Amino acid sequence: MLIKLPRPSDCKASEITPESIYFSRRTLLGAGLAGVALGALPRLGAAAEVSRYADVEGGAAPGWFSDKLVSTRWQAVTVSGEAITPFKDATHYNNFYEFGPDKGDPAANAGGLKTEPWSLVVDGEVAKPGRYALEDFIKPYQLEERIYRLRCVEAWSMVIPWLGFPLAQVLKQVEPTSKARYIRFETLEDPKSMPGQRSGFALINWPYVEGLRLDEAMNPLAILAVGMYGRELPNQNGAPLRLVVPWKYGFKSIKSIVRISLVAEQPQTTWQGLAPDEYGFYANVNPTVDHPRWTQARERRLPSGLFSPNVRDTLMFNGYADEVASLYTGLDLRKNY
Ligand SMILES: Nc1nc2c(c(=O)[nH]1)N[C@H]1C(S)=C(S)[C@@H](COP(=O)(O)O)O[C@H]1N2
Ligand SMILES: [Mo]
Repeated sequence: MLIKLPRPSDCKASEITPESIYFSRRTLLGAGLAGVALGALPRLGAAAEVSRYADVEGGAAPGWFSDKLVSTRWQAVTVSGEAITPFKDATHYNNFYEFGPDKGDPAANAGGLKTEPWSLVVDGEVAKPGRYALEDFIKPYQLEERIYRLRCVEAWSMVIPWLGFPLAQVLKQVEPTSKARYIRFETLEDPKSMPGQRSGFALINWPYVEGLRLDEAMNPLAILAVGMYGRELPNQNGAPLRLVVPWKYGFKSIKSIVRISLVAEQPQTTWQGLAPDEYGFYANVNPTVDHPRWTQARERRLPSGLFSPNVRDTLMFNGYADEVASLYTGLDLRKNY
């Protein structure tokens, strides 16, 4: 019998409130949202010779990106025995509230985001602040492939092959001062191309902000990604540059970054600011600390359907305890959720 019915205690999508409830007046009022489709569909173009993933659709990479890919020896870090999530699911079931509250909104609406040229500021407590064109910013780094689990706080998960470079290498380059204790990230603010930022339903204080403690940011698992599935990032996945911190709930992995600041104090982050009882600063994946309204002990691994919900146990630190548990020695993870 292949059909596995969920146990009552399993995570059911219907019982989980999406993170979007907190800012979507549409959800609150149950009213319809006017059409917000913007611009063209995500770039579909020439196949990149580098892709090893069968079902990948995606944009022709800009020159600087494909040059970098072909000249790079990929160092795969792999989740063993777990299938990579189909590209279609990874690119059509997204959270990116700048483009709307529903899972399909980012794929439908992010095509109008202009990711070239892109500039990025590094500032705050660093010896070498600067403003960079993206291609200059990534020039010093080798791209690595990292196949990581991604676990959303809403109790669904995927396995995604990212292309990126360790955040620690960037920190080394910009030289944090002795006052720097945290790193703060900011997403682009551009209501013209981001319908979620200009609609009246937003309770979010844009721009989206995330942060890490400096020692977390130095952990070798933390990367800045510029690609996935052998290609540049689709817009809905956070092009052209996003954070990936696989031992934390997905909302920490901030997309479409325009500013990286080294700071002395713990930054106020978007979800913590909206609902501090539900979303903490740490947001480490933890099956023993439930969300106030649902269990975090289990998760739906996408693709997931009614008859094959594909439910599995959630792993401590999303399965990366060996690499990161020592960061939290002596910290009460029940309080610092
Ligand atoms: N700027 C920004 N970054 C964001 C979000 C967002 O709404 N805005 N959503 C977060 C959440 S809740 C999750 S689960 C992941 C989803 O990443 P994916 O769509 O690439 O799977 O992105 C995170 N990064
Ligand atoms: Mo999420």
